[in-house]
Amino acid sequence: IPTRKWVFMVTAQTATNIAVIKYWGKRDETLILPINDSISVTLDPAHLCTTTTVAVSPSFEKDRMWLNGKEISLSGDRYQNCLREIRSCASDVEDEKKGIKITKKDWEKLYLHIDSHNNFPTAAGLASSAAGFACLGLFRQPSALGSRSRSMGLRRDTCCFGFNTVNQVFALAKLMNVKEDQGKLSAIARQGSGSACRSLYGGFVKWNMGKAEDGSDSIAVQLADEKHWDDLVIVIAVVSSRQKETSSTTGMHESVETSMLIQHRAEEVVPERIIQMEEAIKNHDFLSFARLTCADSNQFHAVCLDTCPPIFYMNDTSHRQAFASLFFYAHLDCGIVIINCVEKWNRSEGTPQLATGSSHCRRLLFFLSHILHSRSVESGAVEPG
Ligand code: 2P0
Repeated sequence: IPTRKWVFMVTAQTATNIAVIKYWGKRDETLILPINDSISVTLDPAHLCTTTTVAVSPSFEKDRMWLNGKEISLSGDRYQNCLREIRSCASDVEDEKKGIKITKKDWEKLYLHIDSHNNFPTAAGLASSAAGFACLGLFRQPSALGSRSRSMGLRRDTCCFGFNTVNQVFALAKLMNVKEDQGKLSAIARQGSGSACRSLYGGFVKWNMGKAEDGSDSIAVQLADEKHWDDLVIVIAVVSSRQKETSSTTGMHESVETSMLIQHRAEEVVPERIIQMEEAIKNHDFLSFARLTCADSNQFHAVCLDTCPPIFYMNDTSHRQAFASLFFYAHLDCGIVIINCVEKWNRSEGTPQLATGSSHCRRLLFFLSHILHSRSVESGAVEPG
């Protein structure tokens, strides 16, 4: 390493994902190995993403990280595991113009600075850790991300890791010239936050729970890219941007410890649903896709209620809006809708504007508060239109 001072940096962007068959419960909390497979849709990074810049320099005196501008501790096991694994995969990096050469051995001695920003509320149920951890290490193919999404009124003033893992893994892998395949990188991102491993791919992604004790086969695979079903539109309305009161990590730990329903779900329900969901995605079968998504979300919340003490990720607003969604869904064949304005649409004469108003929006899928599992009520936060 040349003695003069230099900083070498890389910026990467990763989109969040929304699960349609949900991950809830770990069989190994250190390696983050789930008790069931899950499937998600990766969103368009233009709307919901984490951007991470990672930098290395001989002048840095320790590893440091900032999230949304605020410095956070890197002492946790999850970060340490991710950093150790990424460092072990590092290769030589050379920039002839700047006269910088970093060898594989140098990476063990050099410190990193990591700066992550989310463009959406963190820890409010939008898988904020997933995008972040993915970005620690990968090259993103710009074309490989995202069903179209429309985000409304998002804020980025709260803080958590989850989604950020994938983004940080992605960026670090690029910085360190990591040559491992996407599967290995998804396994590294998984150790930052489980759902993060699904954000390494665009489109529809399955996280195989795997069987190996060391977690080597617990990786994400792409089922279909974002072009496969490009008239699927996901609308996310944030009814509250407050941080949820029970983190996913704590919540799923308590569910595994106390819920009797969770085991039935993992062993008897999800395996069949995964097969059906893969079929629905393959065949563009929206009705099956929506029915399975709704059923799985409801069962996830049932497991939360079956946990002791119970976890309430839904609130009165969610329930009221969920009723509206069923009405809307049953009568208009238009998706899963829980949003105040739906009640207005349902009451209005004729067909809701969004259902038919735009030919490229044949299918509308609304993932709202019950999927965001946000706990506080801020009714009216999202206006119709
Ligand atoms: C999912 N969730 O499949 C489910 C649905 C929340 C409900 O994955 O402990 O932040 O870091 O592995 O990944 C949120 O859990 O939890 C999550 P950890 P993570 O998207």
